[in-house]
Amino acid sequence: MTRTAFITGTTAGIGEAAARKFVNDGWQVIGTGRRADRLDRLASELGSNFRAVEMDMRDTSSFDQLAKSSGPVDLLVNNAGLAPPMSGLQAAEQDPLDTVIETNITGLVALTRAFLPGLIEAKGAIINLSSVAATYPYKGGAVYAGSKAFVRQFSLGLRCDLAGTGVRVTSIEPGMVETEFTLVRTGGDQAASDALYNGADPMTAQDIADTIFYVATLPAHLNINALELMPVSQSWAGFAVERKA
Ligand code: 8X3
Repeated sequence: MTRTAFITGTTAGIGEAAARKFVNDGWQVIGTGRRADRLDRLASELGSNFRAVEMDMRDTSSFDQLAKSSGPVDLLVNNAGLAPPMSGLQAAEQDPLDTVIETNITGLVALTRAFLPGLIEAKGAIINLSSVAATYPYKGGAVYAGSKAFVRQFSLGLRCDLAGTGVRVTSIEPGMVETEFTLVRTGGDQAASDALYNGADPMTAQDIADTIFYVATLPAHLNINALELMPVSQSWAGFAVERKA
């Protein structure tokens, strides 16, 4: 029986690679994004097993209707998300922070709530894209890290809510993946993005899409709660200590 995945943020990076992976493995995919031209391009590449939905994760009032019109869904992949510019909170503008909180947290919760009745009926699965930043803070990333810590803890809490329903929930927590993530975070600074990934042999969107697919196709009795991934080149630095002069 053909299964259906609803994947947010399929216009680039991990979401796009995941849409391709699931369609190529015989799933139907409903993929969302804000950029119609990119959705159209993906739809022409993937054919009739891909249905594009142009939407913004902040438009939560449309989600109940969207869940109804999507038909039966076996898997929800909450991938859409972004980071504000790297900056201490003391120097940050509020608007970009609101966009991140509304997209990474409010939108994700609202979409999940809207799809839950169908996912419970299907005994389906929810895969949420968190980040290593959920666990390991770094300078300039407080709101992003906080949003991803929310995603991780929300995923674990949801498992409690869904006990007995058969619905699986996983928080996937990648480190450095070369996508448009850094381009967005830096406001389109290609040189900064290239400098970050250059020589680091980062993970690829395909690596994470393959991981999502692996988690989604595990036996129904098995739940991976959280899965943290990094490229081998990435690890941790020590604590920062400010000393008196
Ligand atoms: C982003 C992870 O390591 O690139 O989610 O900051 S990292």
